[in-house]
Amino acid sequence: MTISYVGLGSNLSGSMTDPRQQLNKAVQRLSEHPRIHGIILSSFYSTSPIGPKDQPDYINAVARLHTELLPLELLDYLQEIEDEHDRKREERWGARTLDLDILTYADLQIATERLTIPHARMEDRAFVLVPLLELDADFFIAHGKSSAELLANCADQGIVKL
Ligand code: A4P
Ligand code: MG
Repeated sequence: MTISYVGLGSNLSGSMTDPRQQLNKAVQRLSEHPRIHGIILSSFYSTSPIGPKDQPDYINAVARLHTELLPLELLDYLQEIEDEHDRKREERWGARTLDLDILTYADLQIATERLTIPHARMEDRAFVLVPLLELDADFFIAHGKSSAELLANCADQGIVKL
């Protein structure tokens, strides 16, 4: 059984739900999978958009879970959930109804066409770091990094705990 951290984000309403409900629904769908267990969810955060600024603020959170799924199987399931939320893949870093990213998968490091783990930009983003450190304040110690330093580097990114 592997521990994986998954980043959740939304800044558009879907056909029936607002961003907050979309994250809740996504967590419910994660918990329904027979090979995903013990999900712990961070608080929700309101965050200013990184990338194009002409889009609404995001709701972001991070989930910690145990899984027997292989990384690509987990990605397939995350993308299946995104598709259920009318996710359109248009502009890079553009507005979206639901974004589910694998942040880490045990200590695995991979860089393939479909999947890069750890997530390539996770350490530069307050919307990942803050909820992740809420779940595990010691997360970066094993990686020889200072969470205070990482947070200081993205201190200009707007983030408010809801
Ligand atoms: N992919 C590669 N590695 C991974 C991984 N670890 N987890 C591939 C998930 N997917 C991974 O993703 C494009 C492709 O990345 C996938 O098909 C998968 O094979 P996507 O979700 O379709 O596109 P994207 O999310 O626009 O691209 P990207 O580069 O993942 O964007 P980011 O870095 O996730 O940024 N601002 C705020 N405040 N909050 C946000 O949540 N999110 C983004 C998206 C931009 N600005 C934001 C937020
Ligand atoms: Mg993504």
